[in-house]
Parts: sequence; structure tokens; C-alpha cells
Amino acid sequence: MKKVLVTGVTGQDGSHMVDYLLKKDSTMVIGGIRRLSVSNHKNIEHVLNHPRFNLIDLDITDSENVSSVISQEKPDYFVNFAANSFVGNSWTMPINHMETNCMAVLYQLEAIRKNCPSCRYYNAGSSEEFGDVVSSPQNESNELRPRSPYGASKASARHLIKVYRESYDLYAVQGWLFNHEGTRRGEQFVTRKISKSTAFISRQIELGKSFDPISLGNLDAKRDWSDAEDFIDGVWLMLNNTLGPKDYVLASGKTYSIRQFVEASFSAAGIDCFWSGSGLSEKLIASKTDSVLVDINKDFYRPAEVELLLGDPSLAESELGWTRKTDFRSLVEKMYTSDYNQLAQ
Ligand code: F7E
Repeated sequence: MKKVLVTGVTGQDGSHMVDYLLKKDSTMVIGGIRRLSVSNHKNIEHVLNHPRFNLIDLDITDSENVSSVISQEKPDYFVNFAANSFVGNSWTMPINHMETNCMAVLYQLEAIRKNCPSCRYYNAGSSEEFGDVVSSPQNESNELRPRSPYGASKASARHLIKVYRESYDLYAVQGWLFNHEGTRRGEQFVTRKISKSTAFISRQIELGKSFDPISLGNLDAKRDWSDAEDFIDGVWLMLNNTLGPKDYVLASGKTYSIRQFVEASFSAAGIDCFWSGSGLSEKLIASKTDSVLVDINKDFYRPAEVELLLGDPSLAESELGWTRKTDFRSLVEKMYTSDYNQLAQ
């Protein structure tokens, strides 16, 4: 039986990782969890009584706590999905992002090096490390040119992982994970904001009730979006790579604008619509009723934007045998349908 310690288990990726590992008979899973006065267990409620799943108090920003947990548990794998992951917030909380996304990784690497050097380590890296890209698609040899405190924190963590791997012979890796979304996605991220609001608008239209438009920022930024569940297998393959510890890009190899995500979401809802105006005055209008579905709010623009992300997953495909099941349209439909069904219950 292998012991896997996963952090961030109440979030999207951590909770999917727990589900994935519990399907294997050969793993027991420890969820490292930061104690809060309010419960945030929604994504793991269904596994709380699983015989091979336990929760443990773990604050990744407390180096002493990290060190004692790792020396006591001596896990076979440590999978770090805990992070402050909202890029937009990182300009207002840069120190928090650096402490949570970078210093915390250093505490984990140090604790593993000293107490449990055979433990295999994974940190959730990000396409935001590529930032202001000069060539597309982005692969493992692209320069890191982050554009946000968040991107800088993840890029710094990546450098530390490489240094520890090469200096101490640790099995320590990170994945450059491009945007990955789904029904457990936090509601402040643009995809979930759109799917949830489209579902609400659709329901209000059915009930003959009024609604506010969805207020968005930059519609023309392009992201490479995948289903978060498809990435979990890629992470596990990286942790069990017969070629040894290496960092890989996980992506779909296709890029779509926020505007295209909005269009796909209203298409999933069966609402005909058209764009009108430009810049901050641009609006998405419902063809039948002339009501405004989307407007623009400059508060959702970022001080510096990553305009285009497009990943090249070919190395992960050829060396790890990694594949994906869900394409862009199916992902948008899945998210919209789940949000609509929750409202209609
Ligand atoms: O923004 C634009 C925004 O916040 C996507 C995280 O998982 O993926 C995620 O980071 C795009 C940006 O995700 C709104 O300007 C327009 O261009 O959903 P997001 P993100 O910043 O791409 C990477 C890979 C990570 O590692 C991160 O942890 O959408 N946008 N209007 C908006 N974004 C938001 N949030 N809200 C808007 O109203």
C-alpha cells in the first residue's frame, strides 16, 4: 500500500486527485487540510468516510508544521495542490502569493530532503509561468516570462524544484498545467463565472423573471482550456515516470478567447445572441428579447494581461502516454449543464 499525501484537497484539483487515487486499491490517501472555522468540505464530502482516506491538519505556510507532518507520516508521494490560485488577486496580495506558492514549496522540499528523501514530490506549476510568450505553442523549453505576482511565484517554485532535483537527487517535479476547469471550479474564475451566470440567466428567462448581465473584463485574452479531470492522470504519470523525474506541459493544444467561451455557454443554453458595440461599451444581446446578457466592467481587467496561452502537450503524450477525453465544447456544455441542474433542483 502506497501512502499519498495530497494538499489542497478541498479545491478542484486536490479533490479530483483524491477521487482518482481512491479508485486504486493500492493507495491510501492523506488529505492535508488547513483548519478553518467554517467547513469547506463540499468537494470531498463523498469520501470523508472512505476507509483509505484521512484528513490531517497541515498549513503549508508553517515550515515547522510541514516538517513534522512529513517526518511523522513519511509519505511515498507528496502532491501539492494547495496554492493561492487566483491570478487577478495576486497584485493585491503579492506577498501572500509568494509565501503560499513559492516559500511553501521550499518548506516541503527541505522537509522531504531531510526526513523522507525517497518521497516523490509534485507541485502544481502553471502556464502563467510562460506569461508574455514570444512563441507558440508553448512547450517545456519555453522561456519563463511571468506577467503577474502569481506567475512569478509559480516560476520561482519551479526553479527551486529543478535545483533540488539536480542537487539532491530528489524525485521532484512540476507540471506546467494550462487552464483546467470543471464543475468544481471556483466561482471567481472566468469559466465558472460564465457557466453559473448563464445557467442563472437561462432559468430566469424560463421563469419570465429579470436578471443582471454578466460583467466581464478582457474578452479577447486566449486560453488553452481542458477538463481538470483529464489532468489528474497526467500528474500521476509524471510522478511515476520510467524516464525519471521530468517536468511536462499538460494542455489541449487548442486556444479559445473568453468571448468564444461566452458564445459556447449561451449556445449550450440554447439562447440566440449577438455582440454589439466595442471596447468598454461592448454588449452581448439576446436576439429574442433584446435584453443585455453580458457587459464589460473595467474592474475585471488586469494590470498586466497574458494575452495568449497555447500549450504543446506532445512530450507528455509521447513520453508518458497521456491522453484527454473532453474537448472544449463538451467542457463548456458539461459546466453549463451541471450549473443549470443545480439551479433547477
Ligand atoms: O482568467 C479574463 C482574465 O481568472 C482567465 C488559474 O487556475 O489558470 C487560471 O488562471 C482570463 C484572463 O484564470 C474576467 O483577464 C475576463 O485573461 O479564469 P481566470 P487565469 O488567470 O487564466 C492558470 C493556468 C492558473 O495557474 C491559475 O491558478 O479571463 N477575464 N473577464 C476574467 N477573469 C476573471 N477571473 N473574471 C472576469 O470577469
